[in-house]
Amino acid sequence: MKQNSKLVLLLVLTYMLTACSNDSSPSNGQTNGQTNGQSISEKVEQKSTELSEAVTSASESVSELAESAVTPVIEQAKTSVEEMAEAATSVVADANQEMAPESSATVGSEPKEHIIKGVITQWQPLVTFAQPGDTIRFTGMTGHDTASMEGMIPAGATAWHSKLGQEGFTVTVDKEGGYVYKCTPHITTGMVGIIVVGDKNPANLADLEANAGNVKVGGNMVKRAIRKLKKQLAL
Ligand SMILES: [Cu+2]
Repeated sequence: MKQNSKLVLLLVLTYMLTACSNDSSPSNGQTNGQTNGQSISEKVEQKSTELSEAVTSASESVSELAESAVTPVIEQAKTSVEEMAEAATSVVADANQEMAPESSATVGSEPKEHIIKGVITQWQPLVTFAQPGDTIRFTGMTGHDTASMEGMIPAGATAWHSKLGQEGFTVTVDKEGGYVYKCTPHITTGMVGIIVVGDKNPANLADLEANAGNVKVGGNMVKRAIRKLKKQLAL
């Protein structure tokens, strides 16, 4: 834009200089004062008219240039603002969709049921996150039992021990904190799981780690489960 107006100004100046030099050469050569005076004033008038015309057309082309330079920029800005608004709307819509079920789970008092499945000699999932009042239902129990481990549930929580192969055995978790449980026949092959109730960082995590050292059979598998929990919590 600035360069364009400079160019136009230069053109105007060049035009003016050319006009002046054309003007002076014939007047110097003339000797008749009257005719010379008349013709000079006529020429001056003519040149000034031409100059003002040139200035007018120059200013017109400056505004045309300005318009042509600015219009696409404005158009582009308009388009990107529209695109941004659209993108923002979809982000808000996504956020609403994502938040809706979670907020109802956290705020709403409806207890949820969580399924933990015995798969070969593992619990799936290895870590379950629940809220106080939720129920835990064990399925795929053929050849397995489920038992909370001594000293590895929150203080005041009720211990459990199902029968072997008790399909659909259900536990209601009321106390917040981490619960470590096992399958008695398969603890040594890693059939240990953890349920975290309430806050995702269980308050009794240090107790769980300390008591894992006292587990005689399958202690390494209990420590492994705690390591996996910590990994999920990015601790
Ligand atoms: Cu088992």
